[in-house]
Amino acid sequence: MHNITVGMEFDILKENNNIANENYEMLKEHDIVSVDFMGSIGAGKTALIIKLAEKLREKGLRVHAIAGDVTGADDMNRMVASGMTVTNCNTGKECHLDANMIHKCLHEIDLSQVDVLFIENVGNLVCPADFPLGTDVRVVVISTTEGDDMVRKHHDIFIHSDFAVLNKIDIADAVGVDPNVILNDYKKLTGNRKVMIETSARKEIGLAEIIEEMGL
Ligand SMILES: Nc1nc2c(ncn2[C@@H]2O[C@H](COP(=O)(O)OP(=O)(O)OP(=O)(O)O)[C@@H](O)[C@H]2O)c(=O)[nH]1
Ligand SMILES: [Mg+2]
Repeated sequence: MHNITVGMEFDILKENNNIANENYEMLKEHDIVSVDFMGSIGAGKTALIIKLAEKLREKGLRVHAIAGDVTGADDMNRMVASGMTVTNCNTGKECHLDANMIHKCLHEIDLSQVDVLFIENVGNLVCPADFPLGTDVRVVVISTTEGDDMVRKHHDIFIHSDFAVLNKIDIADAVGVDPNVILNDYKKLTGNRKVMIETSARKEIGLAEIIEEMGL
């Protein structure tokens, strides 16, 4: 029984990667810069995407988002209220987006009208790590309110992402968390080869650094 489970997992991941490659090619054909925002529940993914989209619109870029959630349209509605165009993607029971879900969404979007695509993954620090979606960049967002041990507890997602964001630095003191502990854990894990950007979506800190890291 155990062997069968491992085999199925391998096939699912392989198939996901094949479709992710197709997504990547589709996005490249349209010159779209794409970013997969992974991260913990409530870390501030939606808040950051909304602020980043505002900044990118000021640069004249056309931004579209895919809002991934298990159920509902709360994140999509917040993004739409901020002036973004958004495609909602409910996973049903799945704890992560996968490449096939994104493939279907890409067929619903007029890609000729998009310069930057933000994909907000389901809030989760485990499952999304194994499912690349075909984006240029994968970023993981955590926040000070989850405590100082997220990097130590969730190695995989930090290893599978290109850089990390530590959000809610504006309230680090209030929750008794020293951001340096998290930054040091990340340095140790990545051998100092990747950056963790300290941000506050609320106070608009660190947004320019994220945009630079996305190559925009
Ligand atoms: N103080 C502070 N609050 C923030 C910041 N960023 C987000 N928040 C708040 O944190 C809560 C969660 O933010 P969201 O943007 O919904 O977080 P999320 O990661 O998209 O959450 P899920 O989609 O549910 O996983 C909201 O009440 C935000 O207003 C920040 O930088 N500082
Ligand atoms: Mg959200």
